[in-house]
Amino acid sequence: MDVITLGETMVMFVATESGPLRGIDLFRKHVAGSEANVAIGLARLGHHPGWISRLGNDEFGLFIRNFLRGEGVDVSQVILDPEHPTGIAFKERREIGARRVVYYRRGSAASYLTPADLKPDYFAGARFFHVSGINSALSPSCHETVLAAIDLAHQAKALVSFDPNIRLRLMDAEAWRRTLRAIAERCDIFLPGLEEAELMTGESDPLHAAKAIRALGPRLVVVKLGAEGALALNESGETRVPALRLERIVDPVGAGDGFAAGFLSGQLRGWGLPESLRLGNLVGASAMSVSGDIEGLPTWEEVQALESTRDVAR
Ligand code: KDG
Repeated sequence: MDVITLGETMVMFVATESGPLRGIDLFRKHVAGSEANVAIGLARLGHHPGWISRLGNDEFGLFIRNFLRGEGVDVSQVILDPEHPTGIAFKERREIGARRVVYYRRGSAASYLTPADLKPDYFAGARFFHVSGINSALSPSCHETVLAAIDLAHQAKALVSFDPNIRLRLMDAEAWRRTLRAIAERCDIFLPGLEEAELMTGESDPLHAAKAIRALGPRLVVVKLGAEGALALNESGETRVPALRLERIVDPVGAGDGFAAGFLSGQLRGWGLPESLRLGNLVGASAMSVSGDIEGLPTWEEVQALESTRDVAR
């Protein structure tokens, strides 16, 4: 595997019509989980990702496992837990304001992940380990599993890439701040959105926030700036790339995962920072063009075919 990911994946039921969920009769079934989204994005771009998790040994667990397998993600490290269910979630559609996601994930199989679930040999040969902050908000054992996986990744000489993916419904702001700072000390690439960087550091300026996060440990900090593109900071200084112009955003959830997949794909191809950031922006923008997290993620052929990416595709 060239990239290993770890985290909870749920079945997400997305409302087919707009409005509060109490008035909705029909939902469409999607697979949703930050790290699985990244793994699927990477597989579509031609890489060999693996995904570590626990799913319930139930219909939704089997659906998710089979779906990821079908996308070319290695699921050999997915445990089907006979005692705890697969987490599920429901997503609203709204014409005005943010779409709410309602979770039914407390006590889910993934929240029972433990460090004993990790196989050190699985990390051999990986170039990146990618994970998001969501796991740390699910349960203490899930958080411990993330820390143990980071250690195993480093022992295998893989770089650790981390997306905070703050969900304030899962943990309060102070707990997120504490957790993210502890993880930042242990990772190599830190990929926050601007609001996340601000919550962590108190800095609203992206460069100041990136400097404050970099001081905690990561060699590279990439702040995702939405319509303003992205800003990266490493030992050589800052790199800024503009965003792709989008006619319409259907659903911003999953954009960060698309960005991570595109960015890591660029790095796996040996590209420099500006090209990797541009591919991140492109894949992130593609994810926002549909209402599920992953349906918009492009294949490598699609990336190459996109007019607007003439300067990215090689
Ligand atoms: O990054 C997008 C996913 O995180 C989302 O589809 C699922 O919101 C989600 C969560 O909390 O896991």
